[in-house]
Amino acid sequence: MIELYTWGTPNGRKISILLEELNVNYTVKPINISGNEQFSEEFLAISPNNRIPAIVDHETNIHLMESGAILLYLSQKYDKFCIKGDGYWDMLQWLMWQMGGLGPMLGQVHHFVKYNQGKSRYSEERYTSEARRLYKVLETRLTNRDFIAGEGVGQYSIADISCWPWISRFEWQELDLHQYPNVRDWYNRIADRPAVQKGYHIPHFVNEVPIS
Ligand SMILES: N[C@@H](CCC(=O)N[C@@H](CS)C(=O)NCC(=O)O)C(=O)O
Repeated sequence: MIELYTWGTPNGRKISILLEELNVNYTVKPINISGNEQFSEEFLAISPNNRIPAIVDHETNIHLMESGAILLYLSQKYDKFCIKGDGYWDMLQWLMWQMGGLGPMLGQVHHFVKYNQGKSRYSEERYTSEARRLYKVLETRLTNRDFIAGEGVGQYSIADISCWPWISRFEWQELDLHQYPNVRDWYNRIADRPAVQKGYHIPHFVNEVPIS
């Protein structure tokens, strides 16, 4: 049995979406990060960086923090949504792109544009222009492709699962997906998946999955 420590945020949703896609049994341990539960002793023993998501796999006794590591672990354990052969490295580079670029930069947009608008014009402009640049990179990547990584039109993988929940906050980022038609098609294609609809609402319902 896998325990998922999570909250309704993009990094948390990556893992609940993958677990739903894998159709494995798991229990959810909500960690209310607005109530500072991420700083409790019990949680720090599993996630020393005091961030969600984290998992404990009681079958293997493996404890993991960092969503990228968790996506790799689960997709390899269950041998699904992890591209094999040369495509593995393609998938990995896009997963790293999300972990090192898309996620952290969009996180800054949420901080300055959604929650602290007007406090720092410089930061709002800096992170919004970086967000636009990253959306453009994804737009170009998705030209004539259905999914981010893999040969031909690509293959649905943890590269998509890691990026999708960040793009689902396009309204917070004040970005119009119609300006990025390939991203929009990809976003809607993934949003239609039943596992994505289910995983989005873990640990509880916050809002409907945004549609563009
Ligand atoms: N690189 C980490 C980032 C995790 C992260 O930033 N989680 C946020 C929620 S999306 C969090 O737990 N924030 C709590 C806090 O800021 O104290 C990952 O991908 O797992």
